[in-house]
Amino acid sequence: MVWIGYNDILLANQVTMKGCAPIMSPKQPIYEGKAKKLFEGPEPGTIIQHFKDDATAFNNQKRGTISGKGAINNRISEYLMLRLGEMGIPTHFIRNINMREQLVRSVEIIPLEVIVRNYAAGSFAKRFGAIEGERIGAPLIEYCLKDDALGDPFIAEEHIYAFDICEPIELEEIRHYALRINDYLSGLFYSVGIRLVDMKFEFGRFFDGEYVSIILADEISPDTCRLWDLKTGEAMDKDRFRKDLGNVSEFYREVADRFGLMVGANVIKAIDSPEKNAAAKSAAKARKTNAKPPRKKGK
Ligand code: ADP
Ligand code: AIR
Ligand code: ASP
Repeated sequence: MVWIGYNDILLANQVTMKGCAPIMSPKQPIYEGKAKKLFEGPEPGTIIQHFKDDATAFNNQKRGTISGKGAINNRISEYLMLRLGEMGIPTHFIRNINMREQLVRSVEIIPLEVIVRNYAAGSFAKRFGAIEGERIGAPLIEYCLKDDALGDPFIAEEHIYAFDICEPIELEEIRHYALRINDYLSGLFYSVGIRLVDMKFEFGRFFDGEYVSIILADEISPDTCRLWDLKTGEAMDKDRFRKDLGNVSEFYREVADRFGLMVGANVIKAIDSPEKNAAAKSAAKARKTNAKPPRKKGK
């Protein structure tokens, strides 16, 4: 008998034959991106999203690893997608598989990064000379063409139709969902002491027999949102990596902790490899002596 790890059991597609023990077949890879891998799901029309610890910024020019990020983002995205589902927003999330993976509906991604901004920051502040943190009158939607080779350029509504990226009726639906999601998530983050500054969404076409609908896809996590601590104004998101602010995984973990998602250091250690554990231990030791931990709410 060949023993396979607990994780492998969860990751493998299970095939059950009459009278036999389940046979594990390796997952079929579909795609590897900058932050996630996609595998064929166990049922038609499903995909396994595997969240990696890899991080990139500035259109892949800066690369690194954020220890435990994959597990944290998997958990946060699951939590937020479930809450949004309860609010009547259709999402790709089906169910959790394991610490780093979730089963989602396979969609035809609409190649747009749909950005919603509540406060000036990042490329918006740079482009318009706005002061970081300045409130924007009403939530502002911007679109970028999802194209790494072109550096995800900003794109106007007219271009979207001219390039046949989607139909006006689809974009109307995307705008409607994006604003509702922003409204709901702003309140949800506020309730745990976090300001939702801006965020990026991806939507896709979900085909169900002869019906096609727009649903929220990809992920919602500190990789895809700007999240500032309400009390201290500290960034709790990928800007910590982009700007070398330090304590990146600690702040990601803090976001999960504020929602009570129990992504504690021990759980993450359990899924990491021994080599990673050793590296994480010495990094944690160094951090203990060199850096201040993220400030907790009310402290
Ligand atoms: P990137 O492709 O930009 O490097 P990731 O590393 O996050 O990004 O890879 C995830 C990929 O999966 C993205 O290209 C995203 O558009 C795609 N994707 C997300 N959700 C779904 C889904 N439900 N069905 C099909 N593709 C998806
Ligand atoms: N974003 C854009 N492309 C990838 C991501 N993750 C997100 C950023 C930020 C928002 O979109 O994380 O939350 C706006 O980014 P920017 O750089 O245009 O200011
Ligand atoms: N998602 C882009 C990248 O990974 C841009 C960013 O997040 O800064 O390079």
